[in-house]
Amino acid sequence: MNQQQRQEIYETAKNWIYEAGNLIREHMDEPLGIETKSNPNDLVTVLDKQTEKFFVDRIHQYYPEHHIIGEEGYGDTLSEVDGTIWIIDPIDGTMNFVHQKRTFAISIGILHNGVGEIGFIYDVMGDVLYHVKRGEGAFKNNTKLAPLDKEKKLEEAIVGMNHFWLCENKLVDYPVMQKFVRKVRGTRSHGSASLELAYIAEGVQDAYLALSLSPWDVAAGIILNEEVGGIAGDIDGNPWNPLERSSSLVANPAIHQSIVEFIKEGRK
Ligand code: 2AM
Ligand code: CA
Ligand code: CA
Ligand code: CA
Repeated sequence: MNQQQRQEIYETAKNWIYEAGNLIREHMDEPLGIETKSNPNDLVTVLDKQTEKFFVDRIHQYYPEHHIIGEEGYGDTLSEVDGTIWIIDPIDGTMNFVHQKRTFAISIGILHNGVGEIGFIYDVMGDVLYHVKRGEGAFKNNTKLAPLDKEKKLEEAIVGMNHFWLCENKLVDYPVMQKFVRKVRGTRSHGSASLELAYIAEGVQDAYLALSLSPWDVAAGIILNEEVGGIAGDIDGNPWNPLERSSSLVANPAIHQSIVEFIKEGRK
């Protein structure tokens, strides 16, 4: 993908995101048709589905040769990363969307031959767009994001993570994670993985840990973080695989390795 192609796709996708954001805001006070997915707290609404369909229809029309991975199933099932792939989470933070009516995002990452080229995380109610073109800077609306602070210490870090880390879980002994939360300055749980990653790129949070996420939860956020020097992958420090669900660790580069080592101590 050359710079001109990247620019054209970026402008088109950005217009579609603002359009989809308008549609969500316009229809969010109508009945949401809430259903559950993998468990009673894993929610989906008609607007999740309609928003994904909106992007898939547009991509099929304008870029028929591109591939799509989307949460709600309107995309393709891919076994390789060749070509251009749109990785779409139409509403990231559906529980927030349903219960709180804020702190949810449209998240779209675009890869070409496995390389993250373009990313968008749109905080729909805050009307804040985080966006990135590889090598050309990461932005929050019109403000360019600075490279991440290389002096950051774990003791001064704000870490995004949810309560499941402190309950019995399959990945890490929770007493080790209790030690971890006492070591860091503070924890936050925003309920939208893409926004958690946007906050790291913005420098207002320093890491995010998740037990299990899908490619659409993190694609855009990883591309955004790579641009400002953040490190992304799984909790063992392995690189991100855009075709697999896995644990997730994205962090400021100064503290990434110490978090991997901390987790290793309790890793099952
Ligand atoms: P979602 O709202 O798009 O489903 C919630 O803490 C974060 O985890 C959200 O970004 C949510 O994305 C994501 N997530 C991933 N898998 C999930 C699941 N099975 N149930 C609920 N949230 C999930
Ligand atoms: Ca979901
Ligand atoms: Ca998601
Ligand atoms: Ca979603």
